[in-house]
Amino acid sequence: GVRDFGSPVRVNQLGYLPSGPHRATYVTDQTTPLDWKLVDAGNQTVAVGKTTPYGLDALAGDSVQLIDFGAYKRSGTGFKLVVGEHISEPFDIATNLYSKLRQESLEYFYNNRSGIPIEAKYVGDAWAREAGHLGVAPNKGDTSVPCVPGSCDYSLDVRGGWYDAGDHGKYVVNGALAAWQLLDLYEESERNVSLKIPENANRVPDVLDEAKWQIDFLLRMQVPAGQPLAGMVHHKIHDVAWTGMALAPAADPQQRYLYPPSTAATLNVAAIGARCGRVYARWDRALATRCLSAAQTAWKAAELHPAIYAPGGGVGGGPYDDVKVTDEFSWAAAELFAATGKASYKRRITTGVKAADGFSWQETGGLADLALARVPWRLSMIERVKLVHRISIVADSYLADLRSQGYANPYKPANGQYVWGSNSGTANNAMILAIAADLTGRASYRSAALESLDYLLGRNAINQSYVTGYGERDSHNQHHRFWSHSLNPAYPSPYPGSLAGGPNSGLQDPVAQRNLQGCAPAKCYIDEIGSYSTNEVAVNWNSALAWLTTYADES
Ligand code: 9MR
Repeated sequence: GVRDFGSPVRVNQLGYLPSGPHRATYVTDQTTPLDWKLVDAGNQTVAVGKTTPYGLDALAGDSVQLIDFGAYKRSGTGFKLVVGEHISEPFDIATNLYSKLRQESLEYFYNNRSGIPIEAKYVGDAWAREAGHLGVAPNKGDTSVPCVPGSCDYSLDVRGGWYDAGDHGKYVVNGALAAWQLLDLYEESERNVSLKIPENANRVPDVLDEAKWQIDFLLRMQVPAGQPLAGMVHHKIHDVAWTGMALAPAADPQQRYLYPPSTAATLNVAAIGARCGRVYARWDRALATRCLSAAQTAWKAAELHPAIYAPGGGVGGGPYDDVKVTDEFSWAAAELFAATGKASYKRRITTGVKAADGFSWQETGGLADLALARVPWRLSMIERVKLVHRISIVADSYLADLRSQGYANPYKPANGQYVWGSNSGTANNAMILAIAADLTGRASYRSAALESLDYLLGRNAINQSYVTGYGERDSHNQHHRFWSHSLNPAYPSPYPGSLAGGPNSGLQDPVAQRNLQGCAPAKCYIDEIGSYSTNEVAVNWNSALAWLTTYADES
């Protein structure tokens, strides 16, 4: 049947900052300007204007017009935009609009920690659970995990870290990217936010405490000295078969294995280790030293074994396969150069940020420039100018992409197909826009970075807020073993601030295939727990949301 997306007036359902941008989209076949009005919670009209005809948003398959209520700058709650008889979802206008989301998007990580109980005093009764994977029956991991039979003859203690996503696996490549994004948001931010986590009372900023939980795990994945492939890093650890749904981590009875090392995982540890060495230097000397040393060991090992690729396919866990690691070499080199200033690393930086690539767990070339952007003092004047130029070119391209879509979005795949995790494409491209705004002071980049949040929070083709607990029509059935309330009422829904992967043209799961045939790319999404290819959560997606909402909260 025809899917019902509710009101054709599409807004950021959380709201807008008083300073703007204040934009919305109206779905209509009419092509002449129409009257809109902004009403407050008491239904009083506080602003009026005319829509701007736009035309077809091709990736959404909708004819739309645009609304800009930027002239209205007062704060308040319960506003609605009205066009004719159509009324938007309600929203706020507030300076502290993103404070809570910033915090909760970071608390996602504590909720997904492995190897520690998730305590009610931090998360509340609904989300509390026992520690998973400490070798306590029925668990068989992660304190002594053997390699896949035949691939090595040792076991490693790889406890801790964060579960990857809805499953119980822990994967190095995207796991390192997520930790990296938290360290980068720490460097971006001017104000630390307090999180409800066990380390809350220590002197270290909470976001660094949270990232350390993951970094400790990542370092444990390194092959010990004296073993074949010493210094390389195991690609992943997960169950021998996918665990069933509605299963708390502590109840997972399956055998878990370490999967063979890969060059990509090794270079990810080199990159995050180097960033950790630099960032924690003033907070936790011991960790910083351990990180930098692991990073340098990893780099040397990757040089010795530059082409060990993770195999595709497999069962029980995601492949995170990648057969091009020149970009991982370049990113690791940039982070090692940023940490040490050594010319030998600098010479190995071979990539810069590119609009077509953006960045992701698989494509890390652009991260080299984002690493350099944090250490301008290591660059000559001319190198700095060139760096800002490269980032600006990409930002210009994302700005054009955003402006050329009726539902403003800096993600606009050239082949017209939305990928698995498309919402992280939106958030990561917005992060590049925000960094470009920092470097150039250009207001249009800042505005575009913020407008990207409008897309994620409801101003889109399906009137969907992709963030649990934020917006009238929010995603709350994401694919997750423990946050599986829709399958078992004893289990909770996702913790607030959890970002769904988002529309995926590939329809790569049975629920998507049953429900979304023929969907326009931006509509290939369903808030059902079984749709893992459109509606899963993942650490490297929530890290992108946390970065962007931190930026917005300080804007
Ligand atoms: O984010 C990953 C995406 O880029 C891939 O296309 C997809 C299929 O390989 O896998 C995604 O990662 C999933 C991983 O394989 C297993 N855990 C859940 C991850 C998020 O859906």
